[in-house]
Amino acid sequence: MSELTGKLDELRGRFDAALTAASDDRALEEARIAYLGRSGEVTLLRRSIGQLPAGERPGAGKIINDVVEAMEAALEEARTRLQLRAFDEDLAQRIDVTFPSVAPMRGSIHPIRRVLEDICTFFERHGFAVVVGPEIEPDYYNFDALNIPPEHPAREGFDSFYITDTLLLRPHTSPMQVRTMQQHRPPVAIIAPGRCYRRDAVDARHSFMFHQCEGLLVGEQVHFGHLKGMLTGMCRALFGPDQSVRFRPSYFPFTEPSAEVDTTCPTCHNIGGPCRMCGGSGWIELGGAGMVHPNVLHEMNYDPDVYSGWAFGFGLERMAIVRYDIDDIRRFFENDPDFLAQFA
Ligand code: 2NM
Repeated sequence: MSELTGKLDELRGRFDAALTAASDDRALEEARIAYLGRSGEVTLLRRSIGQLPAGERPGAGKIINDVVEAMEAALEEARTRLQLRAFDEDLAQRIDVTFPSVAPMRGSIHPIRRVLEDICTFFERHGFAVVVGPEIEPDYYNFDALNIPPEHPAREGFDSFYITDTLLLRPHTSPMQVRTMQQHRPPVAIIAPGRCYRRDAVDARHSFMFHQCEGLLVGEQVHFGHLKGMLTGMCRALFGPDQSVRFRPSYFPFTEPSAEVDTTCPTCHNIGGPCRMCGGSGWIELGGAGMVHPNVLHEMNYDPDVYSGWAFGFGLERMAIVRYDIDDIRRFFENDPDFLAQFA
């Protein structure tokens, strides 16, 4: 086959060069006619099969067809290449690629996180560790270990979002306090921040998902005065140097005595009157606190005659609302860029 294949190779080389050189559809069409057209070079070659040496004639038709197929594919490829090039050139004329782009939106720290970071900074400065953990916890860590047995009325309102018979979305971050106490001997000094879930109807003040920060100190001779000092310090770090804290007697199953904790209203500074933030009382409620119940210490294998501790639990949304004068808790979760940009 050497004579025919030699001619085809040479022809193919010139055809490819013509395709590469072609700068528009017309040049491509001319190349097609010149080689593959009715009186093109390949057609002429086909007509000359009869003049080939007798041995080469039988397979010649197929060899030529294979080459024609490859040439047609190369032609199609060249057409696509030219189309893309034309498209690019057209685009470059219509779009000024040197025009300055729209600046990407810049994120900012969420107000809840700002409050949390300031709380963490304050407690870390006093030797507390920050512990975080799962949002789905066994009922034991949420209730039983906290002196809330199965039929205790305090479960009402807390035990809502069950995943299985015994696993639920945590209504507070106490499970991390329990886990830490079970893994460490006193002294234990931790805060436990994170998302919590409760069966609350959503309104300006309530959300079924919110953030809590609990604190815990267990050691020898730990007393209520330490709690008052730490919470006063935290409020001053967060709201300003003139803050006070106030305790009102209350009840929690896991603390005894227990108290609701208020701090000086940062909006009216305890002057009272027609303050929208505190309703004129001059105080803002932050959450609950108390001395860890002996039953809880006992459950952790801490001897209540040797060790004592205090704990508190504050809502971070509450603190951010007061700190930044925000009208509605839902703002925190709507991800409105205009709202969030205020905290950039
Ligand atoms: C609160 C109020 C009072 C609290 C108690 C404990 C633990 F695990 F030590 F028993 N953790 N958090 C506690 C105490 C939480 O939230 C309103």
